[in-house]
Amino acid sequence: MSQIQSVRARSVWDSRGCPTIEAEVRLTSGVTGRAIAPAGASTGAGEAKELRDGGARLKGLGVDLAVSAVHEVIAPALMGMDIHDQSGIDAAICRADGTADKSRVGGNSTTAVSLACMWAASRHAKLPLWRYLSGSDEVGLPLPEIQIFGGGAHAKGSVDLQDFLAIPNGAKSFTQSLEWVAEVYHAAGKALTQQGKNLGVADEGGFWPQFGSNEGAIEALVTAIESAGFQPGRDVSIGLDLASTQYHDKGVYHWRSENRRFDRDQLLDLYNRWAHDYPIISMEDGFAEDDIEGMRAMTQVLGHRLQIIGDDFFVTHAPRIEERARLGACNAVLIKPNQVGTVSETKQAFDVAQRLQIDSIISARSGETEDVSIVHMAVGWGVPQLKVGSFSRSERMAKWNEGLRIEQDLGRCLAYPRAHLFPWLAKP
Ligand code: 2PG
Ligand code: MG
Repeated sequence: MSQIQSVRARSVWDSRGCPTIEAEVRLTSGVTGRAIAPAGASTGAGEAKELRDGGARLKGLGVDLAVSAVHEVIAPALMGMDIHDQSGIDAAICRADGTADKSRVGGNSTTAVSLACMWAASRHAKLPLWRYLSGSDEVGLPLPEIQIFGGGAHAKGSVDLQDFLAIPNGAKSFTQSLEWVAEVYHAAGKALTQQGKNLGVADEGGFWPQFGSNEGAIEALVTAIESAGFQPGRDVSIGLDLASTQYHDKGVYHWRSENRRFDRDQLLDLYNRWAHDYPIISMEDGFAEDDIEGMRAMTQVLGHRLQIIGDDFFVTHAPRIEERARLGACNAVLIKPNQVGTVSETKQAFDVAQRLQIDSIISARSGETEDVSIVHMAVGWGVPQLKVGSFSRSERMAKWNEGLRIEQDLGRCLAYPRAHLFPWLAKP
């Protein structure tokens, strides 16, 4: 047993050049663990609340208050606790905060400290984090979902949909998945540059494109998959994060880039046509965070041939997943540790999804860092899919590369449990 001796926090910088909080936990054995909280841009209303300084400095995004909250509120509550008691530690963090949404000490503070404790525990056990989390269970690498074009809140002025993702569902290993998507990514970039449509890089490292329409971006992705030498649907398929809460107001979905408005039925008709016309296998947040009827209808109509993911819709909140999934809304859950604020609550969300036999995807945020915790959580817990943004910039590549290291340690062929995913696709 080793006990928590100190918890320090500091302000560091994320991939958008904004401050974020890092926590470092030291044990009586001298072992340390460290982690950094990420930050979203298209956030759900039900997420744990970040604590930011406000005011004019750094656009109000400073985290000095959050750092003080770690030192003055969280750290005293954790002193002397057994580092292997993650659920006890997380319960103590929640008690110290005392609010339903972590707004006193901030979900950014709780996330950084909780993750840092998990790292310290694995290091004290002298195990890689994924192995510490898995115990003796057999594990494998997750299937990646990789953004090629960014839009929405991550590329303002581009198209309305947020993520146009490549899913290498035909690849035989994590290594091969990344190699295939790299080919697609470069083919897409080359085509955009040739057409004069490449406006740079969006928040998650994907291309920031100038397309005439949202559907134009889907067509460009199909072309990129083909010109990279793959068969769309069989080798590499498409996932969309529609992030529709961002353009929903009182029952109307408004795509500003095309000046088109949809009601629920019209949007569902469009999704139905897209699922028929394009090799799309996954759609996230197709309806807004509170449009339960929309998500239920979408799941009923398309759930037999599409992965229908709730992100803002579930906000990694176990009771909300349980309640809404039981109503027939969505057949998959996006899992983001900082949406709920502790490792244990994140695990509860994943456990509920497993119990309800719906799929899970663990996900990074649009504001990220070199922190690779989620890769280890995916492998260690057996989360079958991983979404990290695009295939450029080191805050993204750090995570893909960490997956490669783990796959090599595991031995490639054993490490890819994707057989149960997308059952409607013919297996190669
Ligand atoms: C999402 C994430 C990542 P953000 O919506 O799934 O793409 O974005 O971190 O801005 O919420
Ligand atoms: Mg999302």
